[in-house]
Amino acid sequence: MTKNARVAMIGNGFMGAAHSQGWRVAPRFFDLPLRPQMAVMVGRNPDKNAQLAQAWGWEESSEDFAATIARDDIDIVDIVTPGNLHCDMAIAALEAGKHVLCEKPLANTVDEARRMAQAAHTAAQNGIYAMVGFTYRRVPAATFARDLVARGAVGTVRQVRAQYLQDWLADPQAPLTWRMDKSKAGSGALGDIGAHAVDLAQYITADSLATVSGTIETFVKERPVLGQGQGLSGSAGEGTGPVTVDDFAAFTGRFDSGAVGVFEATRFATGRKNALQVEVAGDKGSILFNLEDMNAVQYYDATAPATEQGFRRIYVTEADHPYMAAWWPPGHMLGYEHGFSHQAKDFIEAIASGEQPRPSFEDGYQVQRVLDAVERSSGAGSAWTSTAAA
Ligand code: SOE
Repeated sequence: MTKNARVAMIGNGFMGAAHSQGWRVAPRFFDLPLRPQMAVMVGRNPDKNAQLAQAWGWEESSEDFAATIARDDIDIVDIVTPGNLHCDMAIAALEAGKHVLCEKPLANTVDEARRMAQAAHTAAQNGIYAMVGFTYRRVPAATFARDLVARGAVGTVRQVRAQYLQDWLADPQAPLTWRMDKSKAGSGALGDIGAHAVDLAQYITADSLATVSGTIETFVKERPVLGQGQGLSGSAGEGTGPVTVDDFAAFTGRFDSGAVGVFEATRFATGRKNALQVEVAGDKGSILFNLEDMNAVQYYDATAPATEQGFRRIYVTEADHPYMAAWWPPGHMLGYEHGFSHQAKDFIEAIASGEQPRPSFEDGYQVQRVLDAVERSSGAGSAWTSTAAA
């Protein structure tokens, strides 16, 4: 009989809904070596918690993180809280012998990420694993883009263009939330969505950013404060409060291989709702992953006869494409939420086989160093700044 892997999820915002969906659906479509069970959802507000736990299919809810991770019947702790809680919670859960899935960005500072990577390294010696939730790696077309690059379809990579564009803060009257509070979110567009662009570009190219030259900007420095419980905790619900993170970040980067990359992350790209793109150009071709067309990759083969060259749109819905055998017949599309099922599947399989899942906390720590280097570079007049560990 398949053994169970009982999950406790900490947090119940937008990501809590997405992860709940992932845990619920994964064992129904994938034949998993361990069956995830949605045991406990932990949150601060008992009423909201109980109501959401029931709606999303968790057996019970709790307000007590420490008591939850002390339970013998919990195997996996899934952290979907704001970034300021990641470090302490992840380390405590690992030390309690629980496998940990932690949302991105891994932490709010390089030092926290380093300590988390260290704790994960220690836990892995005992077969306890940690993974970061860079879920876009698990969109089949993004995974397939990585496969194509790995098998030489674009040749030697020279250039990477990566953008993550949103516009939900373009309106200066959009209210202050924890995402605009440095003490909770760590950074703004840079960490929230730039982190995805960095991880995905590094994943697709199997390369790492070594140095960066960046600029960050906060366009709207004060925003309306909502009532308690809606905006920043403890806010009076009147007047305005300061935005303490970036709205926009852009940087040029050099990879270990010598390739160069141009990156942009913004919440002010009016008209762009959730536009993540990574394009990789090599000496034999180019490949484009575009989240707004997430069931396809665009591929240009520069070795084809000149008369036949041009970008081809490859629909990534065949059973032989990554993850697709579990889903629908060819041509039947997947959406945003499927990445979370693939994340649950991959994590469960790694735990069962005793292999370090990726992206590991070490990978998350490396992304954190890139983000930190961009901020430091911006503060130093865009000076080229190393991403190496201090
Ligand atoms: C921010 O708006 C956000 O929700 C990110 O936090 C998620 O990681 C991304 O998937 C969508 O946008």
